[in-house]
Amino acid sequence: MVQPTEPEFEQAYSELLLTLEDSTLFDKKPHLKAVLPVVSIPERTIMFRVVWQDDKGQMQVNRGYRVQFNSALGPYKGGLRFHPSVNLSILKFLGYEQIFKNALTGLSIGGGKGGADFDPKGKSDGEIRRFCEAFMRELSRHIDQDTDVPAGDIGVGGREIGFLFGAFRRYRNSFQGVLTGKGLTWGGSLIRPEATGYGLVYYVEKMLEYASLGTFAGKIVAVSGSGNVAQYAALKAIELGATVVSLSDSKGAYVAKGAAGFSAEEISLIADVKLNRLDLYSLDDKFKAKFDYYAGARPWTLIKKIDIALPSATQNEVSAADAEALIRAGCKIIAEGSNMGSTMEAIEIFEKARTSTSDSSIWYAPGKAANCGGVAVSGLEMAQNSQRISWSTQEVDQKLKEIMINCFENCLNTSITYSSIKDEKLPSLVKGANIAGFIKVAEAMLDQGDFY
Ligand code: NDP
Ligand code: 8G0
Repeated sequence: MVQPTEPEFEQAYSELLLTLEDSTLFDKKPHLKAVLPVVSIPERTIMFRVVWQDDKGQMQVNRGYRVQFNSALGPYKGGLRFHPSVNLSILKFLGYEQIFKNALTGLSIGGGKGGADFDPKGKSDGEIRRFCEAFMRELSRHIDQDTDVPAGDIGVGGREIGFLFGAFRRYRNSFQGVLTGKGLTWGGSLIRPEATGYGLVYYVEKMLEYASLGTFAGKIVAVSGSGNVAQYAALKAIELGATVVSLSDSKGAYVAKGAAGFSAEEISLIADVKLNRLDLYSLDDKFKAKFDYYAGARPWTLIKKIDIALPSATQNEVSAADAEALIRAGCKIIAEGSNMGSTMEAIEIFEKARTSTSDSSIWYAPGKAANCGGVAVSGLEMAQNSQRISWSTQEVDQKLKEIMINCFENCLNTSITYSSIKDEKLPSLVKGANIAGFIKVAEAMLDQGDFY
């Protein structure tokens, strides 16, 4: 299943396996054990050359990928990542997580992921458009609305989806809902840009309620990242009365000096800077009176008092040392906006502290549960496209809320059902998410004869 050169995929695979084995799942449903080696190999992986012209007229070449991991629940669905670190291991881990996450949304969507080792930073709009065009030249042969529906992810936002969609339409002579995250006038859904961040906050609201910790009002929230997920998670937390004391990017972190956190206006400045592919630090003139900047740092060890942590940048952005620092800072809830935001060692620390009866207890929600709002609203965008209708902001937001509540309850109840420990105060959401997602996909594969 796992190739020796795939550390990130191995991490995602081991995490799933360990939680399934450390439960009563295979005692209660022994027939599902044989599914694991099958579900862990992608149905299909497409790897291709992307040749494009830069502004100087020089030819450039990158590696493009699409991992079509599992289609037992619906068309492959998952984002495209443009980042220099992209390789098959990273896309396999993301695609693998996507299968089970998509199952947790309750919608009819399979799992996939793709991207390229292309770095959008420092590129002009023209270069990005030519890259997207060249990327879609090959990808357009392998996707359509009933087969595989990509979207954005790190480095791929609304502008890139526009270029990719236009390229698909021209190559295939077909206007269809083949990508999500589209512009509102050409098939996009309201609330899709907000969905992952908002959904994350809706999920945490349920955690707070279950743990009798009140609401977001008055809470100190540490967020990492400053892209799509981080911006909207921060905005929703602020709207609900929380103080957001940190945001960061790949170059460093801003942390509030005093009691005042980020305002919606400051987040809108950040959105402009990020749209122009600039560093957060370019705002230092405006920020330095209120925030300290820590070059090369992540927020977790820099803040003395935290109630809720929302990692929303990238994989493995919370280490064991960060996990310990969060617990020391009094953090009660950590929920991932990013995919695989925590290392295995960090998860182990959180899971141990979950059952602590002292003040140092913390409740951890993995990305595949807490950030499923993004792909869920993508699923709603697909549903609107196939009916050729558009739902209102309120309708989509309400459906998103319901999906996040159902996802939380599914994780919680599944954890209670399959845990080998009875009457836990805070049931393991990582176990619940993995088991609930796995059962749904595995049973669909068995029903459909994916085995014989
Ligand atoms: P964006 O590209 O909009 O933002 C990414 C943010 O993370 C930026 O602040 C970026 O900094 C930072 N970042 C990226 N790579 C690194 C790195 N290696 N080290 C430190 N910081 C880094 O992406 P999104 O907000 O869409 O995605 C953030 C996370 O959320 C990812 O893990 C993604 O897979 C996940 N996710 C996204 C969903 C969505 O709907 N967009 C849905 C579910 C999960 P810089 O600007 O300096 O590069
Ligand atoms: O909409 C999507 O398919 C999508 C885009 C980016 C990330 C994710 C995710 O769930 O990680 C989904």
